[in-house]
Amino acid sequence: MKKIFFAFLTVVSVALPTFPQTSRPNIIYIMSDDHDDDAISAYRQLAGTPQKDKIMIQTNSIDRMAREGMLFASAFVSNSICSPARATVLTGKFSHMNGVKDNGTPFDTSQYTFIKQMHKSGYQTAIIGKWHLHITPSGFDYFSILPGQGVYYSPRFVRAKDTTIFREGYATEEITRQTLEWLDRRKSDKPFVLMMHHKAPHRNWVPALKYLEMFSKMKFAEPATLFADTTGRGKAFRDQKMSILNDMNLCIDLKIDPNYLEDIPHLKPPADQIREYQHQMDLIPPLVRERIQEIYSERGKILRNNKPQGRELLALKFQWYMQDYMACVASVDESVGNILNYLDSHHLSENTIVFYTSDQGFYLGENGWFDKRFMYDVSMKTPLLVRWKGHIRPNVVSRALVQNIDLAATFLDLSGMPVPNEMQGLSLKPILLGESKKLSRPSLYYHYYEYPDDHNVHPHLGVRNEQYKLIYFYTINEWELYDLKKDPDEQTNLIANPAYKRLIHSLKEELNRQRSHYKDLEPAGSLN
Ligand code: SGN
Ligand code: CA
Repeated sequence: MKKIFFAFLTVVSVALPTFPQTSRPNIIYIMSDDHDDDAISAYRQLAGTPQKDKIMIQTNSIDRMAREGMLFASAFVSNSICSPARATVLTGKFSHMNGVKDNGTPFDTSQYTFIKQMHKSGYQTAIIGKWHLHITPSGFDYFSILPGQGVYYSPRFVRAKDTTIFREGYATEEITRQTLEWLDRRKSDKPFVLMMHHKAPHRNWVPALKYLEMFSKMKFAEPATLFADTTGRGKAFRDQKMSILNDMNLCIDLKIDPNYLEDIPHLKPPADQIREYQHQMDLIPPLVRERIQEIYSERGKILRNNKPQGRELLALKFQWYMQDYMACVASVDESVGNILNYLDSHHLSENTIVFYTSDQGFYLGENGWFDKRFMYDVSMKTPLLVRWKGHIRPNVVSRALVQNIDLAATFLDLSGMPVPNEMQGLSLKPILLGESKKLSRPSLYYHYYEYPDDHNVHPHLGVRNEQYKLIYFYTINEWELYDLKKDPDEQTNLIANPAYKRLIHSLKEELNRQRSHYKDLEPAGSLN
């Protein structure tokens, strides 16, 4: 399919200028940051979800995308971390091909991206929100980006001509406002592709007051593995620093005033954390800050009075984590609603394809963890929903194995452009339009690199098909195998089980095949 398109490349690019511009669909790509699918009610309620009856948050607007379009129940990333995910979306390539393997490497903007291609073919292009690629964006007519990770309150935005701090503003709302403004002022005779990238719900969580008021009263269902310990687990599992109990910071992440912790020796924060807490609080407008601190002081009182430890402390930290995280998600859901409403009321919904996704999944207490990085399903999975009224059938759940390497090819294909051979993903257009149920790809490849910061997760690679997942932590020479049907929580490593010997052999062959297909040479040689 790709080859045929490529053969027509010259013909198509010559033909493009005469193509009626407005008949090409617009694309709005909404990507939030660290939004796990368990924090979307449409996902939590899917058939086969273990805690189906225990919704964490009602996300009416994101659910509306599922009702009015397609929800991908098996969407994954190729390297579960922020900057690499963003580079993959732009290039349609794995990290080893686009150069961004970790959060610290600047993106090489001289390389091919789908956005440059669309810009060249006459699309108006814009990005608003988190960019996190450590270089000025290229291929966009307009950009307004948060520097680095950005902040929730009083966010600063960098544009081509100026840098502005929106004092008293809230990042999620500000990004939405700027997006709607751009939609209003765009040229109506040209199609557009607009990337709206939320900072939320990235750590450390600072919710909008109205949602904190609401969510701080809620109690959330604990995941089955919240209290799982590391007994019998491999080195990678034991070495991570993603534990809510031990690694999540009480005063920075959970906003407990350090004064409440002062006389509790095992919780007493060091000076740099106290400074960081103060800095975060200073960014919040005074009246809002007062109320926020009042809400958080309840947490401090519980700690001071009960001096909890171990299991009891973990249970409390989990609830506070969920309250803050879900309150940040609520603002994102509101934002999605505003965008969908705008499109509907401006008669744009039938020629605008809306994508909603995240840069990857996120641990919401499973294994007692937060953060991502691992090839385990919680973090390798990502939400993906697509609405295109009149073209994508409403209310359809796709269980095809799809991956973020596929998005760039999908955008080009949907806008009638050839997909260059160098892209490593496959177009999802046939699935979106109901022409096929699956892609011609039996398994997904994955490779994670960043170590030891931020969370001490050892580098690894692996393959995942519909039933099994094989992972290799190559710097410590440890393999893991999971049966995802029997053990969806990936608690039992089957690698040493003799009954799986043949399966392991064939999965290793598949892994080596994938590595040579995708030209991944690190670590060198065949793995077995
Ligand atoms: C920050 C967070 C980490 C997170 C990284 C990467 N720490 O450093 O928990 O893993 O960002 O996130 S924090 O104390 O600053 O919140 S990513 O989204 O950029 O990949
Ligand atoms: Ca992220």
